[in-house]
Amino acid sequence: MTGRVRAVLALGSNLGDSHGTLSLAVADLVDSSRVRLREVSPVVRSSPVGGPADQPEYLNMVIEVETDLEPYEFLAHCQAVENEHHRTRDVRWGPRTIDIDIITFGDYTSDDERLTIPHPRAAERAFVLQPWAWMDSTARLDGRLVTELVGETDLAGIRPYEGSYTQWVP
Ligand code: PH2
Ligand code: MG
Ligand code: MG
Repeated sequence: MTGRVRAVLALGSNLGDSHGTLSLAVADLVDSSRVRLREVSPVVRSSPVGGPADQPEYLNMVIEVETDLEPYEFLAHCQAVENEHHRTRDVRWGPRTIDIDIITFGDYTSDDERLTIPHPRAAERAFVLQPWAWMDSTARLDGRLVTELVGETDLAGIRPYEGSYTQWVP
């Protein structure tokens, strides 16, 4: 694969074996000749933002991949991995085994309801910005440094997770 685009993905899980599911989802996302893993963030525990009040805490992480898939092919690829891990879509912002959101896709932008890029809520979400800033201190979102954006968000709901993916990054 001669990768064309670097894409940043945010992953979250708050049902079942969340850590195991995140690990398998990352492995599945890059188990393709068209997608290559570039960077993996630490995992964070995070308080639920929105959705039902009584849902469990999340594990969240961010990865960067390189791909030569087109944006909607890449979306379908991410959704296929969600489906493999029994993702259901019952309640908006409700508990889920896995959520894979495309945050950025090179310089591509889109306002489509199925695929809005950059992700419309990423700039406010500490559970996306903090792991992303740790992964890549030079990353930018809408022209702003992610390390600066993270300083403007409420980090109270973010806690360290005592496992780390960095051990198995190739
Ligand atoms: N995802 C949501 C809604 N709320 N809260 C946390 N902490 N982590 C998430 O991944 C998350 C959320 C919708 O996708
Ligand atoms: Mg989401
Ligand atoms: Mg999603």
